Amino acid sequence: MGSTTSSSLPADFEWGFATAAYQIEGAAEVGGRGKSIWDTFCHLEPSRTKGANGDIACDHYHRYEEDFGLLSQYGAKSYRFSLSWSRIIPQGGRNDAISEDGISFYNRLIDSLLARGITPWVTLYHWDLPQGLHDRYGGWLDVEESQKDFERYARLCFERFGDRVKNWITLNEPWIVSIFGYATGINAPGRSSINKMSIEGNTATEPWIVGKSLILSHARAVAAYNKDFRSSQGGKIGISLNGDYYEPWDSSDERDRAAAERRMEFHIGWFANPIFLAKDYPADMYDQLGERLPKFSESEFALLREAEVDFYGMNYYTSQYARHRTQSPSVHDFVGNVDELEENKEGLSIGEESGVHWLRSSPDSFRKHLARIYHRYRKPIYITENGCPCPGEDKMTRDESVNDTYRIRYFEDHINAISQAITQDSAIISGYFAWSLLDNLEWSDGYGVRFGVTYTDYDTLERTPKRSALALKSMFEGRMNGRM
Ligand code: PNW
Repeated sequence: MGSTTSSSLPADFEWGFATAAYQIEGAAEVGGRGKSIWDTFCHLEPSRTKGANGDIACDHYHRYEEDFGLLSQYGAKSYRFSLSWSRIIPQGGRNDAISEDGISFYNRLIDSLLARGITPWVTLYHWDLPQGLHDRYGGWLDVEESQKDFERYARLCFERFGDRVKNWITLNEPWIVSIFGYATGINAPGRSSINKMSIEGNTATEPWIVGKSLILSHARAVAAYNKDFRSSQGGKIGISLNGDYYEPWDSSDERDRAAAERRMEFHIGWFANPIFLAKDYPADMYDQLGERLPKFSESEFALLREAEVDFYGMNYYTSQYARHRTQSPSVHDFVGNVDELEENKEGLSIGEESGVHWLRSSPDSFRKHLARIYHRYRKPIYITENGCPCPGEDKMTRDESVNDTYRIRYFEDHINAISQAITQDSAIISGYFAWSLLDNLEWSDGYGVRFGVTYTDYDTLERTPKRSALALKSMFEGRMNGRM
């Protein structure tokens, strides 16, 4: 990768850093904030998050000015963050009270960013469902109730913040919400019938119901924006989907090529077909899941058609190889009956190992992924997350961690892949957010796995920029220098 002639980016390319509320804010009980399912999950005994919780996290709630000072220092044009639903509506529901304290906290964040010339990108939902809704009707397990409550929450955010916020992301990674929350149970609310730590759940059915709730909740929020806010506020709205790229384990075997495609349909097509194409779930999913996949009614398809988005938010970290299986899938399978491997038939690794077991650096596959997604779903792509922990970073001292050459190379290689997808594959890619502005609560991995471009000392909460923070600025400025 990396020939200089092909590494330019459009002059108006947006770039910056991303975070999520529960991972950084802390101040869990300040201003009447209600609990979310992550507050509950992080306080279960025995711990399912390596003893970690977000009670304090990075204490961003009290230190946001300092953190935005870092954004300014790093040269960021944009910043992606999420709103804590239960800080704004503590019990979460459409007839529940609004917290003006919560609203004014986010007003302060938005105003501070704008005063610094940084464009806010706001995610409405990054996994922290109000516990009140989970208790009231099972949260995302209730398709009818959850979409009505999400629409009301979204409308409130458009009303209160939409005069200044022009870039909205409805949901972050509905695949992770459904599968990690309701199939494997490793994320909140931790439901599963295959995880020994879970006391409730049904892996065979619940993730598919939750997926439908998320799709329709997203659609209701977008339809509301299109109908009642777009013309007066003039913003953009989309969703952030995760999903790895899959290469066939044996590229000469037609069944492995089909397995790789099928795996991506289970990861991305599940959400992208209804959301970007107003189409039914992929046929591969119906073939395997049958009646367990909850259908869309005619009126739901009509809603999907009204919910046209402006962009595809892509969270991309890694790629894998897919190998077909010859036995039939169990009812607990959610990957499309494939083996997922880090090496292909020839023993070639998909990429260099990072500091977390599930992530290897695969920029060439990223380029294929960008081209595939753009040409299938036909919306401008914003990379809403991309990043990594360096090998061994969980055990490093601060002085070792800030010298993050692996991360710099990872960013460089992935940004080159973006410019190649633009210049050589005709993909429209309009922005990039590095994950993450600072080391933070890495969900069930706790505080050990560090994705930040800023080192967080969790004893003192002191922040120290890593070398990658400033390296990104020169990567973007060099590439946007009118060379395209
Ligand atoms: C994303 N995987 O989650 C989330 O949006 C972030 O909040 C998170 O901190 C970041 O990626 C880094 O993990 C993912 O196992 C978690 O493939 C796990 C996976 C993918 C994305």
